[in-house]
Amino acid sequence: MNLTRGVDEEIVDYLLSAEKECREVTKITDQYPNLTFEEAYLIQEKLIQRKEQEGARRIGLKLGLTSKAKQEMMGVHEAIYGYLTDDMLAVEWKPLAFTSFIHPKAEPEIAFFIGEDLQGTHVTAADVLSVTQYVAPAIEVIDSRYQHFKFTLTDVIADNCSSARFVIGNKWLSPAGLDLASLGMVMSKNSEVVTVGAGAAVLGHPATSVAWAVNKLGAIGKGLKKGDIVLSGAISEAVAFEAGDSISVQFAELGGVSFSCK
Ligand code: 0L1
Ligand code: MG
Repeated sequence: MNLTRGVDEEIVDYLLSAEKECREVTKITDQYPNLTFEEAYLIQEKLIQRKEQEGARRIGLKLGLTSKAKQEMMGVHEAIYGYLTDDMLAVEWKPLAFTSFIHPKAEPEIAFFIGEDLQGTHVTAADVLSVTQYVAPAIEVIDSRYQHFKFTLTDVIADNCSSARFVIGNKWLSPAGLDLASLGMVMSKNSEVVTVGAGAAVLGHPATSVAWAVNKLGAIGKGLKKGDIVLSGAISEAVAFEAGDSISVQFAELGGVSFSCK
């Protein structure tokens, strides 16, 4: 452990005030270069607990760095996870205020609605699919609290993996009979296609990514709960947006999801 008593709380204050005041801050590893992944996850947990004390409710999990391209970009070989809270849930019909962000980007994802508790350390994609009640099209809005969206892996884990908002489309389907790996996706900004992909971009299959997170949580005695929402991880690169922009994601079979920013 490199963290001395109280430093974790200081970092939580630092990151939460940056989020609330919508201002970017210097990454924490500039001051704490020896921070471990384990410590970064402890800080993330404290940050979420603080949000809960302030009235937010934990409603699920999100995966990050799930594509080979993004892992190579960061020089890592593993995905990361963070938590979703109810105040992150946005709706399609209410424009997001640009002033509530620092430098937001949108990512196309698949949302899993978990119908039964799931915990373990040898959980497979098939196990995940068997407890998934529905899958739905989703867009995650990420908004790193760090300057210029630049950080190390430990920085981003502590910052709850850049989580900010997410929007879920209104078509929810049972995963049975859907081939989520070959599911095609087209993402547009202001009606122009900006990126395309398929579910397989997420660790080969979006349910594999969810299983990875369940196994990571299992190793520390945690798991998914009935009613949780899990965001699979991005199917393509993230796309920056500003006030006046609209973003839409269309999946084959699964339908679409969109939002605008004012
Ligand atoms: O949801 C994500 O994939 C974000 C993970 C953290 C990396 C980033 O902010 O780009
Ligand atoms: Mg994401």
